[in-house]
Amino acid sequence: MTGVRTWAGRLDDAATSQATVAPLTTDGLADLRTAYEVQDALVRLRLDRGERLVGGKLGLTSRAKQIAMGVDKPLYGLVTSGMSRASGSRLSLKDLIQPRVEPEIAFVLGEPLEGPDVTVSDVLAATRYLCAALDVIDSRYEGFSFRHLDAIADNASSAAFALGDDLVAPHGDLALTGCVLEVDGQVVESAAGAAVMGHPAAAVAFMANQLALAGKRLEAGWVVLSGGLTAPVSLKAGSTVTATLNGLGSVTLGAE
Ligand code: OOG
Repeated sequence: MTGVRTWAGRLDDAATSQATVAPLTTDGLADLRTAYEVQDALVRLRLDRGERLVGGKLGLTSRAKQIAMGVDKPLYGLVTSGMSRASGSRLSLKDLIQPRVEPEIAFVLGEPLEGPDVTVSDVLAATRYLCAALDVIDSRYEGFSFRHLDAIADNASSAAFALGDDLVAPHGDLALTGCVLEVDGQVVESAAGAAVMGHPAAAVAFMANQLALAGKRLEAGWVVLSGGLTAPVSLKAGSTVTATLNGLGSVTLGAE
């Protein structure tokens, strides 16, 4: 059977050479634990190249995302320093395969969160700031066609992310936070915070509780992207994407 390191190397090569690979579930990947081991090995390759672990991200946490991808279970991934972009910057599409972008609510933690019994109120109490985020995903599988385990191994399709410039202490009911996604000034998607697991902090709690199964936790200072609120939109050369979240400000990325 193909090993964890081989699979991680294959996904890393796919990302660096912008060439897709066959889903690992067609090559024997069959269980959750191994899928997260592949993800860890894949992230380790980035850390070995000098990147830092800066946080986590959730995937497939909204019905809109689950329907768009044909996968009905959430997952988590890890985000590294090399994925971070300033709001207002332009991404070069030549470094990416088939990028899509989605609006999210990001949590910046002031305290660690350790499962297994983390709740929404624990997450809010540990959160220093919230901000608007754009998550750029770029599956290493042809046409974003994958199963749950494949997407876990591929680190939740992570490619890049940008946080808005406004850092806001938790306030009000995040489930009711409105979100508007615009491409070149046209509204293309909209949602409320409740789209993500009823409350975006529930997604952060889910990640903390899943990490506990592997003896890990969310660390103070980490940013956690709580998952796409809407269906993703393709990132096209020359376009500018802006997410605006009620009370959290906005975040913009361009593509060239
Ligand atoms: C995997 C998960 C991406 C999200 O918020 O759903 C993600 C995918 O859809 O490619 O970060």
